[in-house]
Amino acid sequence: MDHDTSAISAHPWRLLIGGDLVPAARGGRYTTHDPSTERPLAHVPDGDAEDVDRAYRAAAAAAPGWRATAPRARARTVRELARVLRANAEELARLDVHDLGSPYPMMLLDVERAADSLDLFADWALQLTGEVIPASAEHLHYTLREPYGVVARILPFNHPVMFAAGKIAAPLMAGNTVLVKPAHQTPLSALRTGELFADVLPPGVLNVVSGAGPATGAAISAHPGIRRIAFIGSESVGRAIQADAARAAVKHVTMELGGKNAMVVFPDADLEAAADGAVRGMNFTASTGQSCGSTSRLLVHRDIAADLTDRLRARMTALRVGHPLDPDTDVGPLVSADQYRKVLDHLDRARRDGATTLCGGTRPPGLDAGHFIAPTLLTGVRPDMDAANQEIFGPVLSVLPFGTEDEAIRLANSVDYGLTASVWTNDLTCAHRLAVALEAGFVWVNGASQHFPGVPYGGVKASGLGREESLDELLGFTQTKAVTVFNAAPC
Ligand code: TXE
Repeated sequence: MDHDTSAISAHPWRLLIGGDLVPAARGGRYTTHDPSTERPLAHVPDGDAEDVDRAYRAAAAAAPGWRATAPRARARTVRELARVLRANAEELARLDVHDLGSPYPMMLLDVERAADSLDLFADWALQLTGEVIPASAEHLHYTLREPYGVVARILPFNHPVMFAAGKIAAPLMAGNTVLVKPAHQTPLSALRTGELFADVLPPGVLNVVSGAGPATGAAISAHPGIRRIAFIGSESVGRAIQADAARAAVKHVTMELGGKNAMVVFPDADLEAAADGAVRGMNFTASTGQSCGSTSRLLVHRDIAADLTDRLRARMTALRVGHPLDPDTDVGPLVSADQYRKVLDHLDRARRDGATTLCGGTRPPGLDAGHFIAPTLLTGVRPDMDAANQEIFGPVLSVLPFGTEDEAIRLANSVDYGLTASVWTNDLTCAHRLAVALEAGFVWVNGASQHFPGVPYGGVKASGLGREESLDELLGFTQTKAVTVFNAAPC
């Protein structure tokens, strides 16, 4: 596949505000880099608080008209967005390949997932129902689902188009207008999606503002008019958004944050399936391990620990690390120099703490440029080490042995996070006990890291607040209004 990025560099990247493609108000721009080559990729607008306010005003002006559009008419428009996305899948996937570094087939899949999300929420147009509540005999009590008005989506780098295009579905279907803020590392597919969707949506219904650093997102948190924010990213930024938002207004903030997700394997499990599941669950190929839901801790019963780690090592060393456009590549680079450094620092610390690198741990030979780290298996990890507790957000799997079911549960629940977990056993009762006992928003039994649109996704503890990918997400972008009519008894 052609690696030439000159067309991307030459493209006049613009913000989408009020239906117009515009530069940042103060003319600021910054440069993104291709993580496979470390070369400059594109010059994009560095939006600031003024741009956020312009986008807010455009979204607020469009809000009454969009809210007044019947849900089934909104659904027709949202389905058209899905069609446009699929029609431009190859271009969008290539943008993500160069911005993020994940292999091309994975990025194509992300476009399809975004289109699926648009279709799913469009299908739920008539699910925005209220209820009639028989709270008293002489009144009619009912509820309405109303939009917030302007909703902001602050997005991370790890699935650029999937989030930029897919995560507008629920707020739009709920009748809100939207401001999207892509991650500073990966703004291109969001900006391009904005261009494409501008031809479909009424002006101001969708606005896209990129920015070089925390200031753009912080301006959203601090904006008094934006009273609903949905954030995906790190725990520390999530907390900062909550604090900034609270200072500006009473806001509803939902957050999908980090994870240190446990995969618990019992001795009776199918070890071949578990080894495949660990590779899949760690998302080595989908995002070089840079996914919140990745199963980054392998808790394995002592009796099968050696057997399972042998099988895993064989699979992980067979993964081919390389340029994400090469058809042979399984694993691409990390997104940025910062992320690369951060993961290597974690690995150094793990070794100093006494962990053993069973495979990977360094840049693979032959790859001179690019933020590449080979899939890494750490053994000898103790529960008190950072490698057992902190989100590394790279291609690193930590192995921790356990002896009893109680110990497995204690270990799994011993971290601050609680996003996903998986249980591997053929004992049905054990699987259900664990599903209840594990502190996580999502538990897979004999599977890992697979999302099923319609099934709620989100975390407990430090992994966040709120549920996405489901009816919960749609309703989470509405507020309930109660109406009581006097002297109007329901029959
Ligand atoms: O995320 P950030 P980054 C974790 C992961 C990774 C680390 C840093 O451990 O190594 O976070 O990644 C915007 N107010 N995850 O830097 O900093 C920012 O511009 C408002 C886990 O990408 O959380 C971007 O759009 N917004 C996670 C978004 O927030 C602010 C996915 C996320 O940035 C802001 C991504 C501020 N003060 C990273 N500062 C997951 N678990 O899925 C930054 N932003």
